[in-house]
Amino acid sequence: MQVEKYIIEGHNNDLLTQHTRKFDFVAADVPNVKTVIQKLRDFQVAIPSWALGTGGTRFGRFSGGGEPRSIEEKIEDVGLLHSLNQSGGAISLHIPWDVPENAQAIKTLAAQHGLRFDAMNSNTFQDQKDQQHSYKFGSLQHVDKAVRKQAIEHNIDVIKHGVELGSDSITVWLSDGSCFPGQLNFRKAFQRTLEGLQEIYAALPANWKMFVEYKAFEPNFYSMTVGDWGQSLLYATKLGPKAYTLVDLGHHLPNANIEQIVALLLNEGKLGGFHFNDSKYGDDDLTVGSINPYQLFLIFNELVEGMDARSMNHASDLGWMIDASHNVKDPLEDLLQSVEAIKIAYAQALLVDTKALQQAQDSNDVARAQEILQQAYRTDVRPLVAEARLQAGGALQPLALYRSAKVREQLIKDRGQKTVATGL
Ligand SMILES: [Mn+2]
Repeated sequence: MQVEKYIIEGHNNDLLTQHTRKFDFVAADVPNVKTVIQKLRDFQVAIPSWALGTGGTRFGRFSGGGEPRSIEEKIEDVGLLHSLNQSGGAISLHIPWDVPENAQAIKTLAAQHGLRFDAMNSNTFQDQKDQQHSYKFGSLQHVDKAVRKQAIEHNIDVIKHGVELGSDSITVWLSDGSCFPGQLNFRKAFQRTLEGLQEIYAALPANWKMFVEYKAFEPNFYSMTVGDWGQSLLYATKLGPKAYTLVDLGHHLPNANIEQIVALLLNEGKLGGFHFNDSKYGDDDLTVGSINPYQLFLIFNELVEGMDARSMNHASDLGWMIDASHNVKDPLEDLLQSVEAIKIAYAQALLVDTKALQQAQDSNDVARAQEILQQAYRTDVRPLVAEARLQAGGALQPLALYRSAKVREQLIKDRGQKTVATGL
C-alpha cells in the first residue's frame, strides 16, 4: 500500500501555518540554515529488510499483523516509509532471508519507490535448511576447513546477489566465538577468520566495500572472534583499503565511549558505517534515541567534526543503517521514530559552533565547551528536520499521518493478521 501524494499534501497544508511559525523561530538563530536544510535533505538512512516485521526474544514473539510476506512487500513497506519521511531511500537486504528470485524485477520495483540497495548482509550465525555443515561452533573460525569453505562461499554468493541489485558493500557480522574458557585457541581462531575474510575480500568488485561488524557478546558469552573495535580494525587493516569497521551502537560493553571510538576510527580512515539502535543493557535493539539521545548527539558531533576534517560527504561517504528489533511497537512506526531521532541528532550536530568549541578546547575552558555542546543539543531542531522533509515532498508529521491514514489497518486487511516476516 502507498500513501497518495495528495494525502501528504493535504496533511502538510493543514499543518503549514503552525510549522512555519516554529521553523521561523528556530531558523532565525541558525546562520547557515539553507545549508543545514540541504544536508538534512541529502541524508538518507537505509532500512533493514529484517526489521519490517515484529521482532522478538527467545521468550516469545507477538506479531501485530500485516507483516510483509515477501521481499516485494518489504520493498513496498520501505517505499511507504520513504514517501512519508523522504529519508529512508535505501534498503539493506539479508541473505538468505531475502533472496531475490528475479533481481531485475526487484531492482525495478525498488526504483519505482525511489530506493537503492545499501549494504548486503550475510548470515553464518544460523543453520539453514539443506545446509551441509553446521555453524554451531562458528563459521570462518571453525576448526573444520569444510565449514569455513561453506561460509566463504555463502559470503561470495551474497556479493553476487548484491552486484545484480546494484549494491556496493557487504556487512559481515560473525557470531563466531566461544562460550567457555579453553573452548577455543584465540590466536588460531583469529588467523582462520582472517584467512576466510581474505578470500571473501578477494571476491569484492573494485568499487565495493566490506564492513567488518564487531559485537562484544551474544550468542557467544566467553569470547567473540570479532569482539570489539580493536579486533575489527585489525581485520580491516590486514584486509586492505576496501575493508572498514562497522559500528553497531548496541554491540559494546556498558558505558563504552562510543563517540571516542567513532572519532578514532574516522581519523584512521577505517570507519565504514553504522548500525543505529539504542540500548540500556546490551544489544537491546531498541528505537534509536529512545534511551540515550544525548549519546547519539555526541556521536554525531564526532561524525560531523571528523568527516568535515577529512572533507568527506556526510550523506554518501559512510553507510548509515538502522539495525533494530521491534518487539512491542508497530515496526513501521518504530522505524519512523528511529529515522527521526537520527536526523534530529544529525541536525543538532550541524548546529555546534565548532570554532568556538575549538577555542574552548585550546584554552582548557571546560565549562564553555560543555555550554557549546549543550546549546546545540538543547535546541529544538525538529522544525528544521520537518522543513527538510517538506521541501523533499514528505510529510510534516510522518507518524501522525501514518496513523490518520490508517496504514497498519490497511496492511492487515491486505496481508492478513497472522503474517510472519522473515527476519529477527
Ligand atoms: Mn548490527
